[in-house]
Amino acid sequence: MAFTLAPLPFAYEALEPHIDKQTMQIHHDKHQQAYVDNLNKAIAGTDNENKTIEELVKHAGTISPAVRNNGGGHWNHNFFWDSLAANAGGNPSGKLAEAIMAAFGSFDALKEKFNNAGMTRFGSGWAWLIVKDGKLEVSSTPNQDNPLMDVAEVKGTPVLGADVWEHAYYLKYQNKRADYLTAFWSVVNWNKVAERFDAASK
Ligand code: MN3
Repeated sequence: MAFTLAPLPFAYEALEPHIDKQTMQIHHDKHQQAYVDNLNKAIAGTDNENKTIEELVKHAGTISPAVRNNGGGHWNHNFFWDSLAANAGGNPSGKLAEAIMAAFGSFDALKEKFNNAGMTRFGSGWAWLIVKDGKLEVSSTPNQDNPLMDVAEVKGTPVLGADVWEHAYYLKYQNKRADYLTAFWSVVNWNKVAERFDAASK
């Protein structure tokens, strides 16, 4: 079964002014589409054709670089779109907020740590909030790797992720990755993050 690109879960302009319409169009329709197309080419005629995207990602260390990079790209972007929403942002609440307090001391401290993970990721990659051994942690990965991968330096279950590839922000923010990461918090879908946190904490 070939993988397919699902539509964005919101309109291209839904995240304005924080993330602009053109960036979203190119990011979803061109970049993620290319990951899907190249993933399908890389698995065609192999045993990997019958695997789910999660199965491929978890065994990143034993699949080809093309499947790892494009499979990771496909999974990461699906996760990213679901992490975002219009009229979102604000503060997390409930059990998730309590876990953030327990792990980082404050929501601001989490943001600082997460943004620092994104800022210090040289070149292209991702910043993550993960559940590891029942606790929240911040990590980052290079390229299209993610914390589910067997090759990840810090493994865990992602509950939030930020794409820090230049293609995620360059049209609006140019070289100012820090400004993009500040804006990112205004579009975080905390309902989705809380749902993932609950599932990962069981
Ligand atoms: Mn991207």
